[in-house]
Order: sequence, then C-alpha cells, then structure tokens
Amino acid sequence: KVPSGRITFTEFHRYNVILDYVDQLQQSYPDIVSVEEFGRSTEGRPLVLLRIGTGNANNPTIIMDGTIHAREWISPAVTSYVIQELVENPANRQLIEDINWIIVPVLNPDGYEYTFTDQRLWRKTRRIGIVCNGVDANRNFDAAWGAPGASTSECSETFMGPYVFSEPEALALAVVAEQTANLEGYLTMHSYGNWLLFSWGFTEEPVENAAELQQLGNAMSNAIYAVNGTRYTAGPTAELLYYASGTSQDWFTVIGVPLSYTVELPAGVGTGNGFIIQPERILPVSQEFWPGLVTYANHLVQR
Ligand code: ING
Ligand code: ZN
Repeated sequence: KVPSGRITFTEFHRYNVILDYVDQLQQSYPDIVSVEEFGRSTEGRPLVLLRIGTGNANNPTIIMDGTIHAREWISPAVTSYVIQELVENPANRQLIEDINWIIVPVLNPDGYEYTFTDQRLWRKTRRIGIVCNGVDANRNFDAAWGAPGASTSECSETFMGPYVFSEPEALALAVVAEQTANLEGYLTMHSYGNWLLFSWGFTEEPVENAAELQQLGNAMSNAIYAVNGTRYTAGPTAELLYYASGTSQDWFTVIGVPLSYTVELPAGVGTGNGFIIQPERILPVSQEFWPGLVTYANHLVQR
C-alpha cells in the first residue's frame, strides 16, 4: 500500500492541503474511504465530507465536523488527526467496522481561508452583509433560532443570520444529517476551554437523556485526563457556559440524535490569545483527545 500520510501535524494547513490529503486517502483506501462534495460555501468553495467505514449499512453513524468557526485552528488539525487514525492505523479497524463515520474537516472554508489571508481572528462565515460581513454558523441552525443566546446584529460575532439556515454551510450539513440512517452521534469540534458540552444551549431545562450524556462525558474526560493530565469538564452548555441558540449541537439533539456534543479543545498558552495555539500543541492535544473519542464510540456501539 502506498503510504498516504501526506499531512503533517507540526503545522496548520490551508484548506487546499487538507483537501489534497483526503483525496489521497480516498485513492489509497478506496474500500473504506469515500470523499464527497456535499455543497458549496458562500464564496463557492466545495464543502467536503469523508465517509469512513467498511460498509455495513446497518451500523450506527457518527457525524463529526471541524472548523464551523474559522479562527479555531486546532479544530481542523485534530479532526485531520482523527481521520488519519481511523483510516491509516490498522489498530483502529474495529471502530470502522462497527461505525459509519461522516467527517467534515472544515465546515466553514471561506472563514478559515480568511483567517490566513486577512484576519487571523475571524470567526463567522463570509456572507456579505449591509454593514458587516459574516454569520455565526453555530447560531444559524433550526433549534430555538433567534432565542436569547444569539444576536440580531450583523456586526456581532454571534450574528444568527438573516433567516434560519441562511448559511449554505449549516444547511448542507443539516441535509446530510437528514439523509443519514441510524444517526446516533454528533461531535462538533471547537476551541477553546476544555469542555465537553451537551444540550441544551438555549435553556437550562435538562435534556431528556442528561444523565447518560453527563456520565459518558465524564468517562470521556477521564480517558483524556489519563494521557497527559489535561482536564476537560462535561456538562450542559447553558448551565456551564452561557446561553446559545441556533447551535448545531442543539439541532442534532432536536432531530433525535441521542449523543450530540460540542468539544471545546484546549487554548493556546502564552500567545496572548487562546485561539492562537502553537503548532507544537497539535500532536499532544490530538493524542490525548483520541481515547476520549474511543470511549465515545464504544459507548455508542454498546448502548
Ligand atoms: N464556543 C461555542 C460557541 O458557539 C457553544 C460554545 C457550543 C455554545 C455549542 C453552545 C453550543 O459559542 C466557541 N468557542 O465557539
Ligand atoms: Zn467555536
């Protein structure tokens, strides 16, 4: 087999490099990987997902996305690491025999590219506005959209958008989800803060399976802690952090996906801003997250 590890974890990569890597994976491992364009961004970039699995249609499915927020660079890096582990590490074979994975490394490619070319700390999409550009794609989903926890102001970092699912990136992901059978899990990768968050974001009312989500979150946190001693805290978003409406995490819960989490990866330290994280952190953050993901996947298979 041609070694296809043509991505590095010692630097952050532009969108085209990530796309080249996943295309390469598909060519090297056609039996277990397929790459699909599932939509286009506002600026016309392809929205790309990978389907990873040995092909049992009855398996449960997990959707995982990275980079809904442009400046959270550790997100596409860790998501790429997860892709590499699932596809290229034979020790993880069971995970792709038991689960169908749908992984989007960069859900907001316009914003992501903009953080390289123009503004490192850009968060939103690149929808053209009247006074300000960009929508917070993580306030644009059809789950209590427009409730407290998002802004109606175009210039806000949490602008909910002109209408629900105005952002092609959010809508395209929702369409994929609605077309997916046996969808049991959703993980959306953000930074920063070392949180494992679950619904609800828009209310402090407990979600129906809060006990299961809390227990599993704690187990994931313990598995992560065992690697390098990094502490993650699990809990419901509105209670732990702040009110947030129209989030992807809540939308997946609303459509009946039982194990929906937002992962807040660690901050950069000593850079002056938590979103700016040293490339040397990519490997340790990825390696410690991995057993957390395995814990999650095993629970999903066994429940
Ligand atoms: N934090 C998330 C945000 O969108 C979040 C927190 C996620 C709240 C999911 C509610 C639901 O504000 C970052 N860092 O983006
Ligand atoms: Zn974020």
